[in-house]
Amino acid sequence: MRTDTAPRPTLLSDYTPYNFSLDSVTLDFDLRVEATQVTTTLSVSRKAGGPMRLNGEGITLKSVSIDGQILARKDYQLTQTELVLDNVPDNCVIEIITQCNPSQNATLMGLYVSGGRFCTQCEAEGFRRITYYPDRPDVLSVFTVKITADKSKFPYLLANGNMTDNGEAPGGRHFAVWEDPFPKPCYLFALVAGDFDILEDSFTTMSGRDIPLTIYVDRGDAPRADYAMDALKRSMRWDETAFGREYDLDRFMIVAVRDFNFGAMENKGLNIFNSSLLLADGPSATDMNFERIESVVAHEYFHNWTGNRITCRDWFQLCLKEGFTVFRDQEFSADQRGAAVQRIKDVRALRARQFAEDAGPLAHPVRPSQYEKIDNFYTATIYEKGAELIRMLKTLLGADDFRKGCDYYFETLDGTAATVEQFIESFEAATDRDLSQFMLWYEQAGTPVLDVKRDSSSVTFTQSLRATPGQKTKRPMPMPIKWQVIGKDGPVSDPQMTVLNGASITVDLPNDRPDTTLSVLQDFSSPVRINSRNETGDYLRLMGGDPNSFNRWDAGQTLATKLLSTLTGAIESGRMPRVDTALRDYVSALRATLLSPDFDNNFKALTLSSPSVMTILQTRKASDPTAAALAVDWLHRAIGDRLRGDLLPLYNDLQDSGPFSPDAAAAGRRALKNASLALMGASFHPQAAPLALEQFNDATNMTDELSALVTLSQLGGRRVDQSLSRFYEKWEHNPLVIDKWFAVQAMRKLPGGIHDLSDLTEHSAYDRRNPNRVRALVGNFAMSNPHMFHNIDGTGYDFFTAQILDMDSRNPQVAARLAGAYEIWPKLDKARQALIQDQLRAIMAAGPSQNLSEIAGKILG
Ligand code: 0A1
Ligand code: ZN
Repeated sequence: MRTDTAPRPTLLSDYTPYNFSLDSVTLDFDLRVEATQVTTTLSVSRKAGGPMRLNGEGITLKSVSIDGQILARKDYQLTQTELVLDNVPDNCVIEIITQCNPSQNATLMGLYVSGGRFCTQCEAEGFRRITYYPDRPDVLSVFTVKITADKSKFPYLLANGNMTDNGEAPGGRHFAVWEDPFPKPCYLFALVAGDFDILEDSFTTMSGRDIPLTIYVDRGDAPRADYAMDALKRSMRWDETAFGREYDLDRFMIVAVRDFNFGAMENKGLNIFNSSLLLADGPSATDMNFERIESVVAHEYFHNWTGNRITCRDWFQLCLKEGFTVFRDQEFSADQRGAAVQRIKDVRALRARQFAEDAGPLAHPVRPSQYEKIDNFYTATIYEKGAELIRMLKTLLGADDFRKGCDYYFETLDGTAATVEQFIESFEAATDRDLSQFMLWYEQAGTPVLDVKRDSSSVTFTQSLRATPGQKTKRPMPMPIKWQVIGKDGPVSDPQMTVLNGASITVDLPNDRPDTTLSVLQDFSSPVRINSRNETGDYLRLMGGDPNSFNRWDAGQTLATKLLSTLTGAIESGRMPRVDTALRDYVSALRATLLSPDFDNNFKALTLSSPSVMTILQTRKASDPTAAALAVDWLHRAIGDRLRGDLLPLYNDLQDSGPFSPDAAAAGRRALKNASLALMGASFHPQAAPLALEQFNDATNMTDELSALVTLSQLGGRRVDQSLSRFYEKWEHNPLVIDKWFAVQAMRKLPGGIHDLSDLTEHSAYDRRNPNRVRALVGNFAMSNPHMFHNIDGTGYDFFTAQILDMDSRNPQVAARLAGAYEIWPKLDKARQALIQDQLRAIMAAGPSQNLSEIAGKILG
């Protein structure tokens, strides 16, 4: 049982500026694996009265001095989390010496050792594990960093900014000095020391400056960083053309590490990446990996302006940097890979993760007003819904005014720690509009429902928003609605834009023709759920003839969701599913899409992919999740049966013999080919097993190899074990592929049930300390194996809880994130609700970390 007391929540309304400014900061690291000494020198000047409070956690204070005078113990207060200095002169130099043990730091926050190298992670509150410091984003300073370490073990010594000095030190050691001229908060500090392979390139900025670019990876991995380097250069150019933003330092570096709590981190000039989001080549990475790498490299790079040059006043403003930066990376990906397909993928992810969050016990506004542990707030709401708000702003203002507002924001707030209000005010000032009502989108949690009701000559849009935890009443928010009238031969009006500001609005239809269908919320113009009175025939019409690709895809998803909901209900009550006509019509529309020369392969593959179990559960009350999973299996089988004559020719047509390319066209071909194979597998097509086996054996790229393995694993039988063993032997030395090996097994119905899963945690390649590996096995099990996770005997939940608690003893952040999988419980049937509530109570009784306690406690309610 832990002894730390429950933290008092931090409140937005309690914000007060820091009472000192830090004119400069010098950090001197004497790096040693078990006892690193950090000497911190702060030049400070007082801005307001009171003591100087410095945060610190898990470090040992060696000494504090002010203007060269060592303080006696009575001159300061020291607690588990703070160093408080009472009599600090108005202008002085404070020197603090601390010690930490990076080799024992399993939290992966602060300074830790990964793969024999030193690295840091400071966002959000990791810097306090390195030294005593005002660890808050609104305290900006210029940093000079000296690193000294053993020369043979740690040949590269890196920190933010530009290297200004280096040389030999006694005892086989060496040193480097780095200066970052841009004032920054400490969460953007980074240090890396170790031995690496490097990939070098350069970029000429729009003003003609040559910037050396370096990516640091494990020995032998440099060729696998080629794609990330290419993505980096494209991102740098894109930010210049799309937002007028130029890179500022003299060099840019990226480092790959294998032990990392999240995806990647935008430290100034020295981004640190989870190696899974940096390393890729055709044989070992899937198209999805390439796509993610491109978008995360862009995301971290774009933070240089949206996050670093303009940072956040406090952590409540997290969406200011994250929502904006996600929006920017989505726009970049849309330009690189096609806007329609990108929009579909982004909305699909938003609905799966963020809508679920907004509908459950963890619902919170894009800008929350309180938190216990800020690490728990790196959520889909802050990132993905935050991006949707920026997109709406652009829709409301138009592209030109949106750009004016962005320029104004960058010009007026550069070098500051800003708020969401200041961001919105920039658009008001630049475009002379009143956007005060728009702030409600930041303040109100929950997904609004947009009700659409039409008669022959008009349409009425009405918005509503249900209460969420802590927010009983809600007010209408400005909602851009893009819509169009579609007749049986195609559109009969241009796209229209209606902005719904109040609760309801009625608009005349441009043509009051009888047999027409409304295509509403084209491009998903607001992040809402639609309650429409459209019928199956309307959706079939939209699937066939909506000129808006997003809505054409969405019509298919709506039909599939309705089918799946009916099927789930039937399976729950032991009835025979009766969906013959609807299924027939839906599959005919799918076939028309598949055979049409007008759509690209990526779009076709997305149209073939049916909604997830999570989506079905969202649309129903108190459902049996295994019934929903069976419904998905049933539908796949039915689609495969009905498309039997089409799938094999499609599969054969899409074979590709040329050299591997990760570009969108080649990836689309593979996506559609493998979707065909999966449907053949789901419907036990006689060719499915031999084709999958052949593809698995002959594959020259990971997308094909893994897709074949997944299809084989679903088909079952002896060949699965053989293929899994072969895969393991082939890739034993590539940890990123072995993560996939664990993931495939975590997501399959294992023949030995939960025992097989427990055995996997005892496998020699399983590493409980490595978040990637734990997420591969335990995370995928909870999120993507509904049959086993939700087994009514409760063994799936028992296993999961044990893994969460085990992780919590080392790494509370990752444990708390895993526990988020239990947020679905209110949507489940009574028996599962009770089982999960018991699990949550058991977690709370086990003396969890503050991170885990906040999440488990909130989910329990
Ligand atoms: N700012 C990063 C996300 C991030 C947050 C916390 C971390 O600590 C464990 C790591 C990364 C981003 O948005 O990419
Ligand atoms: Zn980010």
